[in-house]
Amino acid sequence: MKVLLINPSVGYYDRTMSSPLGLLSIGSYLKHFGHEIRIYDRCVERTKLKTVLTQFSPEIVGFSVMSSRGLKDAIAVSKKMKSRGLPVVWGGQLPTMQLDLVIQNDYVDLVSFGEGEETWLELLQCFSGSRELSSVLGIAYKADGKVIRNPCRPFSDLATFPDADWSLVNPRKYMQQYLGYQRMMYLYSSKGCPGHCAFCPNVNYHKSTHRERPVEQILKEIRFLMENYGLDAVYFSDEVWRIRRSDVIEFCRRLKEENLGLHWGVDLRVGLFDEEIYRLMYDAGCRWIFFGIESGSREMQRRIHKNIDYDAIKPTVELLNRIGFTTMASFIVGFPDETQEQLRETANMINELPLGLTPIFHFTPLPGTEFYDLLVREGRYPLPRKLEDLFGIVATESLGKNYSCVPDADLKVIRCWYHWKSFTNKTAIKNGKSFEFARQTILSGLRTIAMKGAWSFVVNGFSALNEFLYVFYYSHMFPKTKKKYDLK
Ligand code: B12
Ligand code: SF4
Repeated sequence: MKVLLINPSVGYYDRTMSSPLGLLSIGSYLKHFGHEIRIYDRCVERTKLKTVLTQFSPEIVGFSVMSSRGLKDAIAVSKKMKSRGLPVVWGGQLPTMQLDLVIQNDYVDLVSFGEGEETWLELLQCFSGSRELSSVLGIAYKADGKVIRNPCRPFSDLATFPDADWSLVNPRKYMQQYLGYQRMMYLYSSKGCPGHCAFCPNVNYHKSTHRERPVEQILKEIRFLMENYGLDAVYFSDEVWRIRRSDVIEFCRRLKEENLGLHWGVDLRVGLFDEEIYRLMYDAGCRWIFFGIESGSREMQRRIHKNIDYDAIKPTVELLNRIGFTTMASFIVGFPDETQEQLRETANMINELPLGLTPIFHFTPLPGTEFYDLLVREGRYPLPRKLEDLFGIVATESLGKNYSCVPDADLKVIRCWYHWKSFTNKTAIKNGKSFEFARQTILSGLRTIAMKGAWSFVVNGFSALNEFLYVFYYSHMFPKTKKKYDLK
């Protein structure tokens, strides 16, 4: 069958351009089984929808909706597809977690929840008449005016998936400047995380499991992208990169053996590995490590079940710096009932840690998390009634509703202050020039604007200026708040 897979535009944030890894995996899988696939990534492609439809004539359309950022576009395009009589299927994080809100709309025929590869294959058998929808695990659909929700599909063995078929997208469009590299791409090497953090949808989405892709498959993919597209760095954008010591040793051994000269970076948990492993990783080309620390308060660490050794945080960051890594860590401000004292502890920790970059996020209650359930139970989070109610709730970067005990302005000041400090940090990036982070942020904005044409120049230029002024205002105009939290 002819399958059109759409990654909706996320507007101004299209500049974060990462390849749509989920759609690429589903597309490669279906192509492997003989289906015709077109991935239409509205974040990077300028081809008109009409042209795609005329040239490709799809028989079914799938949308990957990762967060509420892509919702507006996904809804608008789904409506257009329905008006042409095409079956519309939504999948990805958001529809999995907000299934009822999605399936109730006329412009969505089916929701595929959880992993999409095997589900899609069976779904296509249904559309070609050789199977019943009732036998497909991991879907919800409408029949006789009722919503039918089939049981979940067990997780797949990632080793059974075919190699990613990069001819389905243009890899060059996803190469970006990062930490001094010119053609960095996000790839994935594992799925899930064994953690149980109270704010993280992974607990529900991946049921706190962790699965790894085979090392050889990852190496093959990297070699292909280096030889054909000049890839010079990879960010493994997994929840947590690898967790087994023996597997990391093997991964690093094979990468070194290949002698690719690749630099790469990962997300890890503090305390997972020791100095020997970190040195091995550095030796195999790893140059940056990102930790989610989230809070400097021991009490808050306990409440969010971060489950990391608090006392190991500083020695670990110092050790990584000594080895030569760029070390980064993210923090969240505004957890439910968080106090000023707890936030001060977070600021103290950030001040003390020799971190390269320190992204700070606003707490957002995401469905499928312990904190979301708590806030709903306590009547503090009004349940959305329709999908459009989620438009304003964009996780992490803007302050929606404040559930903490501190004023809105304080949360904004703390976030913007450390944002500003990262932006103006002269030496945030080890192998880069002075102010490399600021330079790259500006260049990547300009690059997107150039790629998307004149109208985008006006819209994105305005949004970028707006964002800059917002960060500047909150980081400079509140000296008393800065003093209160000892922001340095
Ligand atoms: C890597 C990553 C990114 C990358 C993008 C990678 C990409 N383009 O795929 C970057 C850094 C750009 C990114 C950005 C953001 N992300 Co992000 N990201 C992730 C992460 C860690 C892994 C996703 C991934 O690539 N996995 C590997 C691929 C192979 O798997 P997959 O994406 O899950 O796809 C499978 C299934 O979802 C399903 N599927 C997916 N699409 C479809 C479509 C159909 C039709 C079907 C049937 C099935 C299906 O099948 C796929 C194959 O198995 C997830 C965590 C997670 N558990 O998913 C967070 C996550 C999805 N991101 C999140 C957030 C909040 C964001 C941002 C808003 C962050 C920000 N403030 O900027 C933006 C929003 C971007 C957007 N487009 O909306 C949240 C989403 C929460 C929510 N429900 O709103 C998550 C869950 C992280 C978290 N724990 O909070 N992200
Ligand atoms: S460690 Fe990270 S990915 Fe794992 S549950 Fe906690 S926040 Fe989620």
